[in-house]
Amino acid sequence: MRVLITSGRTIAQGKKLYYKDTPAYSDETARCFIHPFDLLELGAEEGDSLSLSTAAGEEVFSVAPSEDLVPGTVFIPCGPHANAILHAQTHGTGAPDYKWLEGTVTRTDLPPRSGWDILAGQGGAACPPVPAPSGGGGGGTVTVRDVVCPLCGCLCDDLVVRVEGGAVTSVDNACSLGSEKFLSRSRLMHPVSNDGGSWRAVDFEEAIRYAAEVLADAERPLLFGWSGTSAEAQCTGIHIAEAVGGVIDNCSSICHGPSILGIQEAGHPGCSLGVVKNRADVVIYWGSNPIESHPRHLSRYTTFADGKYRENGHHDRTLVVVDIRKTDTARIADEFIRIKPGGDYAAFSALRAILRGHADILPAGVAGIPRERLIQLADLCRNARFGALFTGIGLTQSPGRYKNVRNAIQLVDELNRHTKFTLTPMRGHWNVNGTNQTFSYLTGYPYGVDFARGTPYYNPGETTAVDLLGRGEVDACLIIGADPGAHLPKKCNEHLATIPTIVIDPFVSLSTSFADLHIPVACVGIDCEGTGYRMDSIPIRLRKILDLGLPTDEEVLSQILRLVREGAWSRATGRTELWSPVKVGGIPRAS
Ligand SMILES: Nc1nc2c(c(=O)[nH]1)N[C@H]1C(S)=C(S)[C@@H](COP(=O)(O)OP(=O)(O)OC[C@H]3O[C@@H](n4cnc5c(=O)[nH]c(N)nc54)[C@H](O)[C@@H]3O)O[C@H]1N2
Ligand SMILES: Nc1nc2c(c(=O)[nH]1)N[C@H]1C(S)=C(S)[C@@H](COP(=O)(O)OP(=O)(O)OC[C@H]3O[C@@H](n4cnc5c(=O)[nH]c(N)nc54)[C@H](O)[C@@H]3O)O[C@H]1N2
Ligand code: SF4
Ligand SMILES: [Mo]
Repeated sequence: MRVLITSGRTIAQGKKLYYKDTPAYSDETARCFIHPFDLLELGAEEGDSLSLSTAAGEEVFSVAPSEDLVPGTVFIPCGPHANAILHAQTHGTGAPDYKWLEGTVTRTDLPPRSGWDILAGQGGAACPPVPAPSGGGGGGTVTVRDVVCPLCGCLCDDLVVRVEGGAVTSVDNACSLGSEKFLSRSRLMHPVSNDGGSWRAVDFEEAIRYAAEVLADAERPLLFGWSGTSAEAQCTGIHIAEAVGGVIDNCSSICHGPSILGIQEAGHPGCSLGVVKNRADVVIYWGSNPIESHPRHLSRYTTFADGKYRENGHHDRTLVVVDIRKTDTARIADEFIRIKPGGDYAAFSALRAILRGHADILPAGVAGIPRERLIQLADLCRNARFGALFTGIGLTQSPGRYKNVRNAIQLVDELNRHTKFTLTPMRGHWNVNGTNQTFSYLTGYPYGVDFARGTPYYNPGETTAVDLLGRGEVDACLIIGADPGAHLPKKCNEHLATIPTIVIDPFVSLSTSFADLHIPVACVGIDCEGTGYRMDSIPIRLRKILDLGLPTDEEVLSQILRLVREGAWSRATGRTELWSPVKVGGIPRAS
């Protein structure tokens, strides 16, 4: 049966993001949500396996019946299974077709594979041993208040965390995604290098030298990630990229990068979340499912929050959701509008036409939405005292990409002739907004910055991670604060497997599978401090709540920068003895 395959977030997948070494993560990313009518046609039921096949590959999933979808469309959580069947085309935007993939589905008797097995098929190694939690660390019992959550762009700053014996034992006020990050024990405590398929412990100094050497030696190194680390570390990363003449890119290229392109074309009618909380009486989530992706967004900043001029919380506000599925957010909305996949551009244009007094020229329905419904929505927005439109990656990863966002901004512009209306992209990681801040103020560009010419050059679709890896163009990669192993299309990972790859991450990730070297670090917001930018660009300082004795991202990167600069200087002056080309004790160099 032919289907449209779309992927995204679920709570269960998000809760396991920091447990990627365990089978529980793979169990969640192997689900295929599919309408019962389609199951009837396939002769399959819950617990059975389905094979999804596309031009890029074939993978087995387990059936998760769901009436939230329309028949003919399936939904899979983002992860290694979804990306095993995804091609690496970005249509010149940097962002792959995560929300729009055509394929076929058939019933199969094979069980789904684990994420690690999938990556082994792409050239990756097995998971390194994760040390058992030491448990008995010192420090007694402490309760820390006003802790900031380092998970999503909400950057909630009201957590209460209990630390006992050197480990977090409970987290109050956080949602389940945030709590699980604090409670995870899937951490490495010393660097490991992949020695012909088996893992070998390396000391930090040796590891850092190797990393510097790989980056300095490469012709076209890529430094990718940065959303999961502090603004301070990002700045040092940019200096390294400049020193080695590499490309530095962050997660926005695959995520809200198209929102930034739209903003570059049409401006950003934004505001802080505090303003939304105090004033908004109409809140719209469009292509965004915060109940599963930003679980406290509604209770802290929008629908359920009491504000200065909205004292009765949700009684004073109207919540609208526009999505292709009846999501958990849609279920609690006052208005759920189901749109056809890829229909957003047309719907925004229709709303703009209505606001300009041209409702009569519209056909009976646009993108699956009846004309009357669109007229009602336009009226609701026009009559709002203060409207807030939150846009998700349902807009940036579906056909239309940045043009969808540009059209949404132009709609908001139009509404601002009648009332006050704002637009805020629902930024994903806790510091992905920070990447755009630091990249922009140091290089002039928000992501995808290429230093090969000595000065910064930016061209999404050319200088962005999926395009560079998909074309096999880079010859070394530093991954920090992102997990391409889990989240980039198969072709990108196949290339990572063939080049020297260094991962800097507190946790075991699926990218560890492709690492020649994994350097574990302190986790920002848990065992070290750092600055993050909330989705509305408000900088917030994250706190250190315990000490595991690990170096921070900032420290590791500063040392890499120092070595790279020393090497460049000694080469320039011919004084090679300063840059002794250390061949780190037997760490294999991929060819
Ligand atoms: N649980 C969990 N939470 C997370 C993450 C995680 O991995 N797990 N990751 C974080 C990150 S990196 C990000 S960017 C955010 C993303 O947060 P969201 O933007 O909420 O992300 P998704 O769930 O991928 O996609 C949002 C919605 O787009 C809809 N959609 C698909 N195609 C279309 C379309 O053509 N039009 C419209 N209008 N909608 C469409 C999907 O049905 C989905 O409900 O979440 C962050 N939070
Ligand atoms: N099929 C499909 N694939 C997708 C998507 C989709 O919708 N569908 N969505 C895409 C999107 S929007 C995004 S943003 C990406 C997800 O983007 P990724 O960046 O791959 O997401 P995570 O797996 O959360 O990776 C964050 C990494 O940062 C690490 N980390 C956490 N704290 C720290 C720290 O303090 N220091 C350092 N150095 N590292 C830290 C974590 O351990 C983790 O390995 O996935 C993309 N892939
Ligand atoms: S909503 Fe986001 S920032 Fe707030 S507790 Fe949950 S994961 Fe953390
Ligand atoms: Mo994202």
